[in-house]
Amino acid sequence: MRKLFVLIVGLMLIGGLSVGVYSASVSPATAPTASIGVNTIAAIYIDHSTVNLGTLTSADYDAETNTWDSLEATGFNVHAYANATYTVDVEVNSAPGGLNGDLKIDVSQDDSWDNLISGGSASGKVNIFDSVAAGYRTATFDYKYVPANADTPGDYTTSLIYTVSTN
Ligand SMILES: [Ca+2]
Repeated sequence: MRKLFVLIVGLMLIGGLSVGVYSASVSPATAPTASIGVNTIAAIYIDHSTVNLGTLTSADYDAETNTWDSLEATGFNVHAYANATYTVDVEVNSAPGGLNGDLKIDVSQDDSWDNLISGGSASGKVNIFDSVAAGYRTATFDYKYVPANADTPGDYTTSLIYTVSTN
């Protein structure tokens, strides 16, 4: 009789444990949360630190028509990324005194040019592109300087400021 009694108690314990595990798995009292933050991220890389447009010489001037050849440099890149739609612009920091021509950029290499400097004065921002979506994008473009008769002999530099801004 004693052995039988012990066996019955053991069966009851196993049954109790089984019910406890089942009820813990189907009714969670608290759902854990995983927290991840993502800042707005925008980055830009310009593949050229210097654009050498060259030097004007008498060979660039045509006295018969009073016209100039342009100084041109082609095939420069900007790489940009943002995790929102974004815009890339460029402008000159300031126009150097002594130049009276036009510094131009062809942002799509289609021979349509936008002025960075016009008549010797800074022209403001030129749009490189507006992204239609978040992501990585590269633009390739050309620069040229269209001389003016009033250009003063000398060496000139100007800084180009590229900006990436999320919309
Ligand atoms: Ca163009």
